[in-house]
Amino acid sequence: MRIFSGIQPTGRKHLGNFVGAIQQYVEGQQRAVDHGDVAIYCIVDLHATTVAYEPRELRERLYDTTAILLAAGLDPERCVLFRQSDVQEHAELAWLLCSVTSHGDLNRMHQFKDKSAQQRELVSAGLFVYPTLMAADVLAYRAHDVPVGDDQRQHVELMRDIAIRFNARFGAGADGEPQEVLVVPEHRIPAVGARIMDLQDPTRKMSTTGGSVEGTVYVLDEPAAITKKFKRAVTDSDNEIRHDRAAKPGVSNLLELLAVSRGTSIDEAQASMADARGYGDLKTAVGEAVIEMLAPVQERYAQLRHDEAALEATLAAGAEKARAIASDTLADVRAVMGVGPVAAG
Ligand code: AQP
Repeated sequence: MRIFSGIQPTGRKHLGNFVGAIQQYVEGQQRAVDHGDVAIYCIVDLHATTVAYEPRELRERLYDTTAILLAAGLDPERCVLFRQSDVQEHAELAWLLCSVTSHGDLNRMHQFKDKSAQQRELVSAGLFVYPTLMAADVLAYRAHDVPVGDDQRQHVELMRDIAIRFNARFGAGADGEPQEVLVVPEHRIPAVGARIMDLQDPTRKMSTTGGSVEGTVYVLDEPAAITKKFKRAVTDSDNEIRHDRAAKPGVSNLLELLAVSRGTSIDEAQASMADARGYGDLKTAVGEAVIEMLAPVQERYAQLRHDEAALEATLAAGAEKARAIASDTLADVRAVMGVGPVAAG
């Protein structure tokens, strides 16, 4: 049970990233060890170059993201944590996988449609082939399990298609039987919190690029800012605290956040609000639960963030372990694709 997931060093990490991805990463590192394998987490800086960005800011955000992941509970002794650009096999594999990636499939990706519409000066080719690089990230490690939020469902489907097509095209063994050169992975999307919504517009996902500052709770927000954002959260007018995503998106989002912050089910979160006097009580309860969940992360982040040399050392050690795995896969991929010299031995 090998786990792989990537997170971008863009923007400030928000509650959607925390619940949809980071909490799953922390849980996954022990699950992988229990299965005699490893969880591999990558800060995908190459992905961040596919839209307009500031080079100096990218490095700052990379350290921010590294420190948040460590503060949330990733333990480099138990998992592999590294920076994508430190392992060049990702870029090479992405190029090789382009040969089995359908242009039509890339054209159908929701994220490309959304993000290309946001670009003012240039829609880069990198943004278009982003899902192939993401496929390379996962397939390079022959990972089985990909923890992500619901917005990445389509990209994981595509990487499965790419792996299946690659094995069918290049995986015929000497006896003609198909070999699994690349592992076909599966997404792991959390049952609760897979799509945290913007507090100001609960029909849209909380997002780094597409949301509102008032509707986005950042992992590093001060408690007073968190309280204020929840107080102003958009709900509805019937004053009934009930989970129903279609009819009551704002209240349902708050109940989901209450559940994940307290580590309970949505039913339990709803039952705990049975005596509430109105939405004000729900908003106060969620704000308090989120502040409590984030407090230890913020405290630990403050201790870790300033020591960039230590963060670099952690990433470098992770990259060495990652490279050892990815280079093995690349050697197999090159061999079956007829790229480069015949391997010695
Ligand atoms: N609203 C969300 N609810 C649950 N999970 C979410 N994720 C993102 N938004 C939500 C999950 O977070 C992980 C990292 O995503 P990323 O690498 O794309 O980082 P990001 O740029 O910070 O994510 P955004 O906010 O989703 O970015 P934009 O605005 O650029 O689209 C992924 O597993 C993702 O599913």
